[in-house]
Amino acid sequence: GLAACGGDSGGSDDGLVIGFVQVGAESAWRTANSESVRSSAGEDDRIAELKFIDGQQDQAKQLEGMRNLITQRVDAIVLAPVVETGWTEVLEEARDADIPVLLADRSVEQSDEDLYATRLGSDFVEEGRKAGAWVTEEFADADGTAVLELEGTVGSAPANDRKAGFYEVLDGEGFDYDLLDSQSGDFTAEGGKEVMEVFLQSHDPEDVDVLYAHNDEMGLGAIQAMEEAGVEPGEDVRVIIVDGSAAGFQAGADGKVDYIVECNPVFGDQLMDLAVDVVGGEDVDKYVPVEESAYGPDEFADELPNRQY
Ligand code: GYE
Repeated sequence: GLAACGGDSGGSDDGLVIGFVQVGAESAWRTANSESVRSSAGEDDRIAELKFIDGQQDQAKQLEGMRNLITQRVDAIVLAPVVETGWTEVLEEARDADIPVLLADRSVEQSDEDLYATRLGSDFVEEGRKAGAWVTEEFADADGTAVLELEGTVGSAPANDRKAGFYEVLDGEGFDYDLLDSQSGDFTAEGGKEVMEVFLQSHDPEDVDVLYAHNDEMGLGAIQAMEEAGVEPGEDVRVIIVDGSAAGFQAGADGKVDYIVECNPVFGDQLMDLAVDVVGGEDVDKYVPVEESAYGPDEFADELPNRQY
């Protein structure tokens, strides 16, 4: 251990105690992410314990969990913030207690940047751009393209950014489109299905060209709603999803999904390395990206067996 500076200088010989405040269990992505972090921590000799807190998609629960971890004087806190705003106070409390905070997956608002050590996660704006680029290419010759959008959790980084990146491309290219409707399905299958049912009541499916769903679950829920309404997903309405779970790729292989923008949840090992570095006082980048790709129909079947969740 580090005996030098006295006091609590970052862990003991027995390894670090890390608190992980997770978003919830809203999607296959999330479950795979929790599993990745848990197993990486479990296999890592440098980590003594991972205290896992399930935020249940509720900021109040996440704040309470943060404060419990601060009281317990853990060595570091990993926070996956459900929404971007409302963290300043608790991040200041962690700083005042000398407990470094790392963000995993989602981000917080820009003005809180000095209050956390680093963020490990995906570039959600880039994911939105990939979805937008597919639309502008696929519908390049169309005479106006009608879009429906299923947004993620209101106020969350991936919902805000996947939206921003998508319209950045469409508007930037002067693409001729009509956004018919855009509503949140809270990143869940039930939410996606419910919202799609409402969409189908207010819009004639024949007038809809493409559905952009901010994650697999909402897209899969919407596909169910379409099928129940006699609409053929992937045929009558083209479908884009983000994440790339096995279920998403299966829907792609079945011809119900047209484009998958990958978002990779399996970053537990990378996160443990970062946490150890941060607690050890090493310089780390403020943002560490997770590698990911995007897939079209030719790749769905081949890629399916490679999916880890
Ligand atoms: O895309 C979605 C999950 O924050 C990147 O959260 C994550 C998103 C992911 O509910 O499925």
